[in-house]
Amino acid sequence: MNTDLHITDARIEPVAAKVLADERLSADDGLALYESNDLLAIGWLANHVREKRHGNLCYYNINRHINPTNVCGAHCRLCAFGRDNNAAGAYSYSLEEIWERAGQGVAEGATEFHIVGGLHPDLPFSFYLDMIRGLKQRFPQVHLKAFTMVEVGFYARISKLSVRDTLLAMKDAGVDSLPGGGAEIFNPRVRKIICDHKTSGRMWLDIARAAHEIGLRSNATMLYGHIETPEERVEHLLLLRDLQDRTKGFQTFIPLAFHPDNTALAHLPKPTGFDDVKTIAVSRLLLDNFDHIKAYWIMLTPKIAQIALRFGADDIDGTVLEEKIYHDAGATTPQHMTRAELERLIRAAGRVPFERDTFYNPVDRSKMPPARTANRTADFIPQTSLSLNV
Ligand code: V47
Repeated sequence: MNTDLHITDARIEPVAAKVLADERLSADDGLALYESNDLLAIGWLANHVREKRHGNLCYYNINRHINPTNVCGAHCRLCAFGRDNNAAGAYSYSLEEIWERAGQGVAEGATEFHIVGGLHPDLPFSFYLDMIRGLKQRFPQVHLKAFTMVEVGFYARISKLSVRDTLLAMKDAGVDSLPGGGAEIFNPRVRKIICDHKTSGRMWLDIARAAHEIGLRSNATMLYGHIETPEERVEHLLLLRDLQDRTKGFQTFIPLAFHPDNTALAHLPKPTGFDDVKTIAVSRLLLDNFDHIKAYWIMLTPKIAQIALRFGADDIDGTVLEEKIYHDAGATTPQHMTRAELERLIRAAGRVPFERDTFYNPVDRSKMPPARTANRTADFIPQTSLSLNV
């Protein structure tokens, strides 16, 4: 056993042996990790895997969130963002307003728009395609990471297209990849309570597979810290790992800490910092076929996200600009961070900031022409060519 590693929980010993031998962990191993309080040993192991893959680098990007509408018919108990049409606080931006917001992001140097919104009962699929076409036409250099699997399933339903044809129409309009939201916890017991009317877990996975099959990469998330059991977390992670074995289409995994304020689950306590950090580490250890684990500072807080960079995370998301979903649910973090602030956090954790585009290519601003051609890949490019010796 490595002498730097001190294990105080005997259940972690066999798991550690597997990690150090590069062996795949089982569901029981995942459970042992979740049920252990030996956070330093678990973190050491996750950091070991993280440094083997990415050295000292910490990835971030300059991105702009755009939430076209908060009107949503799903009424998920976990959510504080969705509103009924005409309810107080409900909004739907016009296409011009969306393009104007996007323009603000470009002025800030955004290389990515992260676009997700409510399941609006009246807006047609063509609205979203027009939005994407308009964005691509105006800002061809910006990557469009748009629409969760849940939105794709909804658009397929309202447009009476198959999921595959819906995805093909999105891709044709200019969508470059998909964000990872809406996965929550795949288990039907949990979904029935926290997001009853949403796309099922099975459907979420099927839509992700269909996206990957037509060359659209995506991220994946897990919403934790509400009513789920450790077994249900492990099941969720292993379902993602199975799909990734088949498609290799997931880029990044993002554990999302539940924020209960202003939701129908407001009586639940928030996840603790211990759970946040452990969840990052366990994700890194179980998801051996995911390149990246993201510590999303907006929901973890910048302080916990920074610590997560030593517990398995290699990515801290981006500058974000105008986050709404967590802030409606009581997040007290800022809605935006400057590049300088992000880089300071990363450096203070002893990591080397690496500005990336959505596909984890380096962004070289000194060489970047004012309007780059869009980076649209149909095939997945292995992300292993970066120099890790920093
Ligand atoms: O889909 C909703 C979750 C997601 C709450 O792909 C909540 O790079 C906590 O998916 N408390 C949206 N979570 C955010 C998301 C995301 C974030 C950053 C990066 C990426 C990426 C994706 O937030 C939703 C849902 O799973 N969510 N309400 C809440 N009250």
